Amino acid sequence: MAKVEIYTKAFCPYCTRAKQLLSSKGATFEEYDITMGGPKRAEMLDRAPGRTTVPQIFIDGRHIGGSDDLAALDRKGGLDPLLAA
Ligand SMILES: N[C@@H](CCC(=O)N[C@@H](CS)C(=O)NCC(=O)O)C(=O)O
Repeated sequence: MAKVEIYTKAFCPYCTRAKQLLSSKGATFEEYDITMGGPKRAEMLDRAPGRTTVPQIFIDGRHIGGSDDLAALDRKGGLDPLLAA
C-alpha cells in the first residue's frame, strides 16, 4: 500500500474528515500533529508552498492537498489507484 502522510492540528474537523476517508479505504497513514508548530510545520510549508491550512496530505510523496481535495480526488475515482500503488 502507498505511503500516506497527513499534517494535522488538534480540533480540526477537516483533518478528522480526511482521516475518516482514508481509514474507510483501509489506508494507514503517518500523522504529523503541528498544533504547536515546530519543524514539521516548516516541513509542511516547504512541501506544500502557499498552503497554510491543515490537513495537508501526501501520497507516496505526491501532494494531494487538503480534505476537500482528497474528497474530490475520490469522487473522480483517483484515490483508490493511488492508495493501491
Ligand atoms: N478547504 C480546506 C479547509 C481546511 C481548513 O480550513 N482547515 C482549518 C482547520 S480545520 C485551518 O487550517 N485553519 C487555519 C489554521 O488552523 O491555521 C480543506 O479541505 O482542507
